[in-house]
Amino acid sequence: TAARPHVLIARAVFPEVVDKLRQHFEVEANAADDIWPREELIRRLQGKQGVFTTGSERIDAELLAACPGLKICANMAVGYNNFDVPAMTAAGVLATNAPGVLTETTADMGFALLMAAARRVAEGEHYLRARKWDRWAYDMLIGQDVHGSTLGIIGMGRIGQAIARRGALGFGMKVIYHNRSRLPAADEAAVGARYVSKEELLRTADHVVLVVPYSAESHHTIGAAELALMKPTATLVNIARGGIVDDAALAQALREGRIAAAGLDVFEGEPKVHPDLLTVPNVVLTPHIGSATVPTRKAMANLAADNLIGYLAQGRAVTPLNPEVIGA
Ligand code: 8YV
Repeated sequence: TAARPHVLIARAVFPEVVDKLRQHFEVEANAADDIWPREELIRRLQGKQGVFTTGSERIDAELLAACPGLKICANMAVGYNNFDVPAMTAAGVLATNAPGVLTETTADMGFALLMAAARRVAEGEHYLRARKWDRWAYDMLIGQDVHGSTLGIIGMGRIGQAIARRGALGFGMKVIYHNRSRLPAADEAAVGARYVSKEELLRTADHVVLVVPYSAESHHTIGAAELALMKPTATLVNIARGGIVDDAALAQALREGRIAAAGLDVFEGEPKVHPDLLTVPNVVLTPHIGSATVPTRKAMANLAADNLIGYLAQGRAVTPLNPEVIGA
């Protein structure tokens, strides 16, 4: 029998998914939630043909040069800013991500943060737990409406479109969006969204949701200048990636009441969070749990595993990012 391929699992994942990979491969698995230091990752990748990554392991030309046997990196995440895809293509290494399976779950989280920010849910809970609630007041924790308002979506991929559908169909919102490219008219109609410039979106939206992939181009899509364009009653939600928002500028805008509230699931330099965000009251903070439901995380892990199995065992992947590598 042919030697079985060797695969590294870079961070702890569902035991059933480790078992599934063990049916096909010789597996070395990290049992910890911490990723290995880069030097250790490179050492452990020696003699491996595949690696199961979790969105945080930087795969670049230097690492690839040090791991000449590597054939595929399968990311358990839809975002793949941890991959230098051109360097992987140049090295003949297949890159795969995990799109589709987390779309609706992540869109739900976008709405959870939008509702919580606009309706001051987290502030209310802190107030109650601090035992400050002792009477009704006409202006106690009054926020902004979500239903019937204007929703601005920056980034109109799968998740952006899922958020647009929720806004248009469920909340009677007027939906505007900005994206690198405009959707075909039929797709715009299907999600009930109108294309506008980024500036018009920021000036007119009551709620702004960010769902763009992270890149040098999208770094600080929202900084002080953009925050200054937004309505003082507006909310901002980031479920995309840290670094798309200038967190220091956002904390200052929130503190000065230049926008009403924000909901953040991702942060610059996470799991560290900018200290100023921890002390402003009108921001809802969650620890990157947009895709964190049991069925969705299992589907993401299984999709990453199926990419490894498909490629190393059968020569074809399910969701390749650089399909030109296959058959090259
Ligand atoms: C992951 C994510 O939890 O898919 C993504 O891009 O940000 C999250 O769903 C995270 O990347 C770890 O895999």
